[in-house]
Amino acid sequence: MGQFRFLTAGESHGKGLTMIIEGLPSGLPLAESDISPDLGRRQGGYGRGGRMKIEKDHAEITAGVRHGYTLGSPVSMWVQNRDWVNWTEKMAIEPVETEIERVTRLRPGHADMPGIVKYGFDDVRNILERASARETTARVAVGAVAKRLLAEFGVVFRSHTISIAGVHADVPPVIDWEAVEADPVRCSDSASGQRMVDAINAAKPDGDTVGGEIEVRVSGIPIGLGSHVHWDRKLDGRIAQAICSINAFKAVGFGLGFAATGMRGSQVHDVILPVSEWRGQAWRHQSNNHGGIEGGMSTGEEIVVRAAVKPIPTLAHPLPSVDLDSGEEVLAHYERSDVCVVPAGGVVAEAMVAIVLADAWMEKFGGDTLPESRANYEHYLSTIGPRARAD
Ligand code: EPS
Repeated sequence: MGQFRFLTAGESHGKGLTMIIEGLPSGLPLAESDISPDLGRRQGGYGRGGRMKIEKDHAEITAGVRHGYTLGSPVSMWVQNRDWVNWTEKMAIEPVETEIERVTRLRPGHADMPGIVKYGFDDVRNILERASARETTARVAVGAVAKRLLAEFGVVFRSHTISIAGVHADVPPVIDWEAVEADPVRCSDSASGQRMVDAINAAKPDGDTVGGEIEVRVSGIPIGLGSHVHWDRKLDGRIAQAICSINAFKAVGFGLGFAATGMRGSQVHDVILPVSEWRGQAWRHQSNNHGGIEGGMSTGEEIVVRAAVKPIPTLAHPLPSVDLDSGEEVLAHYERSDVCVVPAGGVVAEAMVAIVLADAWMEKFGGDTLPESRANYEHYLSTIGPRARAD
């Protein structure tokens, strides 16, 4: 663990976002154009507010790449906040002369209350700026780099929306991923997608917000990433932590997830197929209720992660709350926000899963150069199969 790691810095209305990634092998082709498509996907989705009309996210690579290839040194990136020009005084790095109006009306469901107590401030802006989901831009940029690494090995990442505001998709057995990307809420079934749009439209005039559920699918991960030997090496545990670290994400499931609780073991567990039915890939299962991870390790089946996104807490019609100064009841603070972030949440979740898998990948296959990682990977694949055939 910690083979592929990253840090981000940046406030929502500050100058921009900074990322540093460590743990990429040398010799990986990497360009800003590998990152742009995912940044664009994250900015989309029906239900976003005015901010996304201002931003046009672009990650500039500032170190760690030369002539198109990684050097094995840390890769750093920078995303400018176009909105910064409107906040130069309110978010100035240096002290300012003018009195800046403080935010004191705590928003239920946000980081405001615990943050302000913990960090000892009298202005909630000092908390909300960093707690803002603006930071997910940085995660998506780092995730795109993780995906670029894993793409060398044929790993493919997808995501789609399962539900918004209680409207559930009727997910087809084979998903048309191009149609998902074109759908306003990234839904695999356009009729349900339209009903999700309607639900967002219904919440907006009420000054309210809506949540939902997304699914990430990853194909091409071999058997054996992660480990059963320690709690903090288990791949599902690591993915769950990464997902729950995303703003507004509240629950995670793998494969059947919560649905397995009402079923019998014989209905849940995926039968392991004999070699005659492997269809070109070793140790296949008849089904994939487990979602590609058993015993904290990847099984070679598609990794399927579902996650729940709560309705975001900044409400145009605010809930009752308390003023930080007086302790008296007031209406919660409101500033421009989104009605629904579920479609973007799928793209962010993809990025976080990619980051965990890149870490687990480098832990298993290592290598200071991409060819070294590839040789280790190919040798490992050559060892997989029934023991009697290995000699
Ligand atoms: C956010 C509030 C909104 C969102 C923002 C997250 O920003 P603003 O207050 O500037 O309108 O648009 O999300 C992003 C900026 C983004 O890039 O996703 C919040 O309070 O968390």
